[in-house]
Amino acid sequence: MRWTGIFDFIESGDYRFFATVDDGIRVYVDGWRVIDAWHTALPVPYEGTFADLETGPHTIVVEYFESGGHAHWTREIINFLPRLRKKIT
Ligand SMILES: [Ca+2]
Repeated sequence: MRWTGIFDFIESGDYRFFATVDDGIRVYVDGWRVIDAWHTALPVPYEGTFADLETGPHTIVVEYFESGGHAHWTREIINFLPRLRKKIT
């Protein structure tokens, strides 16, 4: 499965992307891969960073696969310079 979204980032800075998934996930920001965990797994937290993200719209792509058993995922984006917390919905 693949989701694409354009998100308007109101503050520039370094962003950290979190995902806890069963099974596999990849996350891209403007075509740059920030999380690459394309394998089966129990729910495991992953994170990736994107430095110096500028304000304005950015394209975030999430690829996900489920290979059996439970399916699980949560995700979150945190800008760790200003305390901005933005959730993907
Ligand atoms: Ca599974």
